[in-house]
Amino acid sequence: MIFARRGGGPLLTRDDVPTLPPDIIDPSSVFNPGAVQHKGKTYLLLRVQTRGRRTFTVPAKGDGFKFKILKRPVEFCGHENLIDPETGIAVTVHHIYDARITALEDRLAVVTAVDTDRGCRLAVWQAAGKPQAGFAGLDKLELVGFNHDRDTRNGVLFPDRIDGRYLMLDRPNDRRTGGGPLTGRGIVLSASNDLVHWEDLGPIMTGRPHYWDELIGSGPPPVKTREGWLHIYHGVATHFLGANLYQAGAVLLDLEDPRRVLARTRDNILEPRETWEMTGQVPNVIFPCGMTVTETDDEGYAATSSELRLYYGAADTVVGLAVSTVAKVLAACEA
Ligand code: BMA
Repeated sequence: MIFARRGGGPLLTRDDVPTLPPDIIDPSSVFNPGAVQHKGKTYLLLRVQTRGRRTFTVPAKGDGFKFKILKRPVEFCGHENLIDPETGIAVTVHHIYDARITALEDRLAVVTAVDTDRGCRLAVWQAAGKPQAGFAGLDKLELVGFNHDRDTRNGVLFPDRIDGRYLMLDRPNDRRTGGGPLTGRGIVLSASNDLVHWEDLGPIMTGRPHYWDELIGSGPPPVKTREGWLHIYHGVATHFLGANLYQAGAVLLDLEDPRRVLARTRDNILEPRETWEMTGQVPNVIFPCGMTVTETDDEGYAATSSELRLYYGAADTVVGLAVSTVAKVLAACEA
């Protein structure tokens, strides 16, 4: 077993979400958490959905295994007056969701998907709350950049600059399966000097038709190891149409040129098996958005002996936690 579930059930369920009137009262679900380790604590950004299918992002703080959820959803700011550059028309934002958190130099940066009347877009935010509030400033997220350019999802920032530039992976939405939402089967890399303007550097990897990862999308931010960037992604087996199966796998990217795939897991490394992963709002979904590393060396590389804690949404309903080590996941990657 490469990833082992922690605890006898989900890490967090809707019962753990405090009542936050007027918006969050007896919510339907909590899932797809971003995660980051910062000053000895683990922070999550939880996606909480109400019975009205409204989406909120709620921060949580803990030791990696037990979490305290903040009694206030994240305050997003700076996206109120977005104008589509092509048409000059105001963009209506419906949902902000699936936060991926990256510790970037001296700040915490977050990438979210944003459902708008123009389609799905990506936004880069920075933690702007007061750190003394105890949630590392993640209780307030200020817009840094918004890509009007393409319909895309699953955006994630690298924790380091390469050749002075920030790097981001995302997964353009270019197809629809079984009448579902727009999705895609290719992860691409972009570079930026300012997190606002991005240059496309081209495709990284694509889905493998007929196998577990026909459609793919990035999971948590890549982890720097001596072997390469270790990146967890989700793969979707689509041959069951209405019963798509979401699983997790790993890929190893070259440290200097992350466009180069060095190795990839042939099989999935975590798949829906527990009842709470197989049943819920969307059945059979493992959707990782956050991962923390317990040991890094002085140069910021994850030790091979380090534990990896993977935080994932299960069945779009609850949050799961599974652990592994860098060595185990590297060993599962095949050239
Ligand atoms: C993906 C995203 C995720 C969701 C998953 C499973 O396309 O929309 O937010 O968890 O589908 O429904």
